[in-house]
Amino acid sequence: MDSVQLIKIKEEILSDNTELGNEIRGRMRASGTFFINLMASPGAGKTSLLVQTIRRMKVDVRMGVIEGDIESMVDSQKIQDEGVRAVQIETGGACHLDAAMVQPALATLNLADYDLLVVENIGNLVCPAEFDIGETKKVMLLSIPEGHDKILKYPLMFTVCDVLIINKMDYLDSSDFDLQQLKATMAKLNPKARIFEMSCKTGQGVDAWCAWLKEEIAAWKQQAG
Ligand SMILES: Nc1nc2c(ncn2[C@@H]2O[C@H](COP(=O)(O)OP(=O)(O)OP(=O)(O)O)[C@@H](O)[C@H]2O)c(=O)[nH]1
Ligand SMILES: [Mg+2]
Repeated sequence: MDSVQLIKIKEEILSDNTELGNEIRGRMRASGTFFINLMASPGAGKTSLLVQTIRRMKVDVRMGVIEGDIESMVDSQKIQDEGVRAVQIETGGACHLDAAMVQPALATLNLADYDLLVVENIGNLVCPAEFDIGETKKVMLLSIPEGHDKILKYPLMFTVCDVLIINKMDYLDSSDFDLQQLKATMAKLNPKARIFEMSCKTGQGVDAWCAWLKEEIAAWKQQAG
């Protein structure tokens, strides 16, 4: 009995969340703001990717960041140090962000002032994949030290993402990470996902990612009219 009730509650939460997510997506479309949900394990390089992206794009693109963490302002401080507005969400324990948590952070921003807003989700390869926050694109990072088998163990994140960034490529030669195997599994699981090989340390792949992102933002704005 109990477990049946639990599943029902979860379904209701997810459907409420999807409704709110759609509302947020509508607001982003109206303001022409490209909205990214950035997800990965703890330490995979989400903040490093943001810093590299900001350094290359902030002259041309009006950017803002919403940082999700269980605790601390560490990452939002790093973003502010790059001269970009950051809003911190502290979940106090929750291991993912949902649309209701993102909404108050959005309320502190005038969306029309931003071409690109990125939510750095809580470091977690599982729960964030389940929640629509109204994003235009879901971007996930997998870093080389985590291993190529993560796609087999946590398939949902790899299935729902629009972009897979393989980060810390500078570790590839000294690891047993099988890049071809990961790509072959990805081709079966989610063939439409765009894949970037990257190192936020050496800069490999960052320009290609920024070029793609700029094109996507321009297309989104055109669609928004
Ligand atoms: N060698 C190497 N180190 C990297 C790379 N990208 C990030 N790092 C390092 O990995 C560590 C974690 O990076 P962060 O960007 O803080 O990772 P994160 O995903 O934001 O972590 P949380 O917010 O704690 O979940 C830092 O010491 C970074 O300098 C990379 O491409 N290569
Ligand atoms: Mg971070």
